[in-house]
Amino acid sequence: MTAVEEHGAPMGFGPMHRKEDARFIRGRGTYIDDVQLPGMLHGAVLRSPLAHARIVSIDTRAAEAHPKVRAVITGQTLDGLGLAWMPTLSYDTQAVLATDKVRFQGQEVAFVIAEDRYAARDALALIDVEYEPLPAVVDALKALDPDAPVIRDDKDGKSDNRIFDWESGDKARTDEVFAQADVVVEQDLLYPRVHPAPLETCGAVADMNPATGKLTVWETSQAPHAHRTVYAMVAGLPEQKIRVISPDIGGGFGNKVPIYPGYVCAVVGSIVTGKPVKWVEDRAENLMSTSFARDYHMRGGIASTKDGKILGVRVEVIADHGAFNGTAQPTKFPAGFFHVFTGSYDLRAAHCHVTGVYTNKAPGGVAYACSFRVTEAVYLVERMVDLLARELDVDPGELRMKNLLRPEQFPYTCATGWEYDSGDYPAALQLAMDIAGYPELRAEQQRRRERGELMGIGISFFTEAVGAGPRKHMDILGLGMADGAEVRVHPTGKAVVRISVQTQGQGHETTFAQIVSDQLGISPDDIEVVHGDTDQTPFGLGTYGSRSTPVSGAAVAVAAQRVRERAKVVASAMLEVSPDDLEWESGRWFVRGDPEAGRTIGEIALAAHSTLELPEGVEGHLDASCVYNPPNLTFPFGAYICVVDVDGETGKVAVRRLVAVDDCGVRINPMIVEGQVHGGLAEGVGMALMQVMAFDEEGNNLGGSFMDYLLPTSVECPSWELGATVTPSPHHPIGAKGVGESATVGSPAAVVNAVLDALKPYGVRHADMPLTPAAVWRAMQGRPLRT
Ligand code: MCN
Ligand code: CUN
Repeated sequence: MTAVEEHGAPMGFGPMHRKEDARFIRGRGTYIDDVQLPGMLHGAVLRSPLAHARIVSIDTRAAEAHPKVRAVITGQTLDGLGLAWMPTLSYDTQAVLATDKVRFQGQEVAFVIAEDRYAARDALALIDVEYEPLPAVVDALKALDPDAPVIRDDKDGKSDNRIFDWESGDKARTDEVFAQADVVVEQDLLYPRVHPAPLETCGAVADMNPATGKLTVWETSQAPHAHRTVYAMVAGLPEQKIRVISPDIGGGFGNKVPIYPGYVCAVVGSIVTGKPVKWVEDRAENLMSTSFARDYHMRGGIASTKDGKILGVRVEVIADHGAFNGTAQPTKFPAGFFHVFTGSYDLRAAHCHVTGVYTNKAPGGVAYACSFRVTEAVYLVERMVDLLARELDVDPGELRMKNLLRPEQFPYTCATGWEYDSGDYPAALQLAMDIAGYPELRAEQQRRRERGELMGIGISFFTEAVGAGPRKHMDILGLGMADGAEVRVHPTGKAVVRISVQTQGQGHETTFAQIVSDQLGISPDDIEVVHGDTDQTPFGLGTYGSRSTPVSGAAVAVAAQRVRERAKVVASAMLEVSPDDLEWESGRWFVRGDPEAGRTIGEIALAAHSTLELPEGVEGHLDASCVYNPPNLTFPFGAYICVVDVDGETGKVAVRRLVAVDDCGVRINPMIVEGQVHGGLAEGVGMALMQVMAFDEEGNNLGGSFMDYLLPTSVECPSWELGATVTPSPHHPIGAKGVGESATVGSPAAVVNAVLDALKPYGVRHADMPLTPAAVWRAMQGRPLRT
């Protein structure tokens, strides 16, 4: 029997089945496509077949003549409204519908609104677009060649494909450390373009009420409040007349952070037709046009003493951002949080330089549980540490243990300026090694190698920076990254908590109720979590970068603490004692020294709404709110160990084991945390072994279906082996750190390190993801087996 079956819903923290699953497993969720409004019309997007071409003409007459078509919108229509271009979350502009050129295959060119979805799709074929093809920039490493075609000639004075140059760390000092080091290892590494591929694709239903002027938009959004503000700023609509509703979301993984042209077209379509308009993209559209992840071309370097003290890390990056810089990350960090690539080690110096470039591919870059590009950072440093171990001929576990930060070094300021809040890294690595049986695995590997079998063991140790973020350092489009929360206890002692963040499967309806439960002693079953509706929740920037627990979770904890303090004043009036004489135990204030004399939160709630006379200045009722501005990010960490077997004949990799020890501080719901880790490990196996969004030389997308872009299933995944350590965050009100992206961040390096460890007898130093059978087989060719 599990703890949950034994105890039911816990008070406060503990394993508890997700409250939202009651509707999900019965098929009673409400996703965008479930939203049906009277008189609703349906939209479909015409997309560019070419990666780069000038638009000569668009003829929509035949489509408009279709008996079921109500309107056809082109870039020209939008231009008249000043809406042909929209701002991205990174201060760039993105075409809503193309006017001058198309810049990636799948780009939005026209929008048809018809009486049903089928007619809208049929009418797309009736639109005649004449294109003048242009050469496409597909290889990011060639985007800055002097003869490369300029993709963004829409931008005044733009004469190349450079988006930004950004650096972090001390270059001079790093060069000095490298010059004096005994050992320097360098390696080119590609973190390929991948896609988050949520099961529910993106979509919107827009309803502009011509009578009230109120616009309601149901959309797949991880950040409803931020979207509403952007709509208000861009379209000039009054913000109080816009309501954004994110209903149930079938997976986000960062894919649902940006505002997509389809959403804007649905809004314009509703304004133009006076009817609600629904637009839901299909799988190919999702894979080809929405936010991708990674696409980082890195040249890494690591320096150490001859006995393996790591001194410095440096990296040069070409970052492929696609045709529009549509990444979403705090303004001051054009490369996201990539510069935590200093990892979990005590370095003397570190430096990175990132050049962002435009290419003729879909925009994006920050998605797929990326922790604002900590995924790329962890992959880089953990591959480099393994390459160093290979160079020094030492065990990669031993090398890490020797260089990990020690507990007494926290809070620790890393070489690029981050202040890590807390951690016990050696304990986490030791636990992972114990669970894996590390020495026995190495002995087994030795025996197998002697028999010519290819077994590999890979380690990865990661530190993440999550919970963006402190207002003084972080904003998106000028909006500070604080989050609001409101807790209200009803007269009968049941409660409602309103939050600004938006679950896409993470279980917020359960865990946020548990946070309130922990503070007030009300059962989580009696606490309703309201989210995903801008008319019903306080402002905040939404869910991504695993920020919900670190920021919004803290806001909820503080608001609930304020409710508890208010309850104390009410209890003191009820008991006719001074508040100073009261003590709290779960769910109850009582008189110190007289435990019998007390009032439960339920009794206090009723009294707070009654005619009870309250002290001067206390208004009655029982509620409180908080806007939480985090003092720092939280720094979860973990140690992962992967065991693989590689088939020497075919190159096929089988993941035999994956041990994951995560430390996300205090765990609100260990069962949900484990679920988050399970999902992330599967994603890591997917990226390491099978996923890539590939393009041919003309910029044709080769990953437009699940036949081409592969998702890992239980067949490719082992039974995960999890462990936990708990190092509370010292600055978070309940000591919690984020965890939603940890396993996706940490696991790819473990899998890749394991495969390359298996290929060691062939002398293979490195091979880029995805390590498909073909890639592994190619890496082994022409290399004699050395046992
Ligand atoms: N949690 C906990 N104890 C902690 C930390 C977290 O119990 N110490 C719980 C939280 O209360 C929450 C869940 O774990 O229910 C994840 O919390 P958190 O780490 O705060 O992450 P977010 O809720 O902000 O979720 C975002 C994160 C991101 S950025 C991606 S990408 C991702 C991920 O979550 N997308 C997901 N996990 C996902 N899981 C599902 N099912 N679907 C997605 O789209
Ligand atoms: Cu980077 S994917 Mo999550 O932050 O939504």
